[in-house]
Amino acid sequence: MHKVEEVDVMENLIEANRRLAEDVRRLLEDHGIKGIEVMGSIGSGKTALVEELIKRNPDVSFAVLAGDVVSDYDEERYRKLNVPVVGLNTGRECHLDAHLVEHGLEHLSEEVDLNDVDVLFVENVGNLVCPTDFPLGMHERVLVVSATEGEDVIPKHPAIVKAADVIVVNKIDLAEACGVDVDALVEAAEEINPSADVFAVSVKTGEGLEGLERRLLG
Ligand SMILES: Nc1nc2c(ncn2[C@@H]2O[C@H](COP(=O)(O)OP(=O)(O)OP(=O)(O)O)[C@@H](O)[C@H]2O)c(=O)[nH]1
Ligand SMILES: [Mg+2]
Repeated sequence: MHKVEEVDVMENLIEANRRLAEDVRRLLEDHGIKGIEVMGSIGSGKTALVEELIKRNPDVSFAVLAGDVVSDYDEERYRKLNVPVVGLNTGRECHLDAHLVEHGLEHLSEEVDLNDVDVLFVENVGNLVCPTDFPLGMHERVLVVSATEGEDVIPKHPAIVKAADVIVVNKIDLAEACGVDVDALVEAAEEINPSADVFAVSVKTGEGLEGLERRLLG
């Protein structure tokens, strides 16, 4: 009985989030904004990737919602790029939800006219499990894993791999030092989610970024 109640609560939360995510999507579309969520484990290179995409595309008008548990380190990093940014702290929660994003957009609209924003990046909290069931209404869900996380990181987290539209295997410059076969990571991602587009990149060296950039911003 106890277990059934827990399941009901979880389903209600997921359903409530789904409806709010639809509202967020409508809001983005009303303002002509393309929304891109960036998920992935702690330190996989989510912020570094978004920073690099912003720097490489000075003609695109970006805005960022920077999710984090308690800190504002990432928010400050984005602010240095002179893009409108709002930090979203989840407290103890291991993922963002559409309700937080809705509030984030409200705050963002105090900093910038949303009609002037082309692309909104939402960096989720570093985690390979919790964000899966809580889509945020974005047009693309991008998963960033790094070669330093080991060759099993993709098969160990099939749910989030299946939830992604784009999968980025980052830090390929470090793969050899870690004894990790990048092709094996890419193949595992393609096998688990055949409809996703998979890119092997190094944000540090720039290798592979062109194709990813075309896919996301092209
Ligand atoms: N060698 C190498 N280092 C990288 C690469 N991409 C990111 N890094 C480094 O990895 C570290 C973590 O990068 P972040 O971008 O902060 O990672 P994150 O996923 O945003 O981390 P959280 O927000 O804490 O979850 C930083 O020291 C980056 O400089 C890469 O392609 N190669
Ligand atoms: Mg980050």
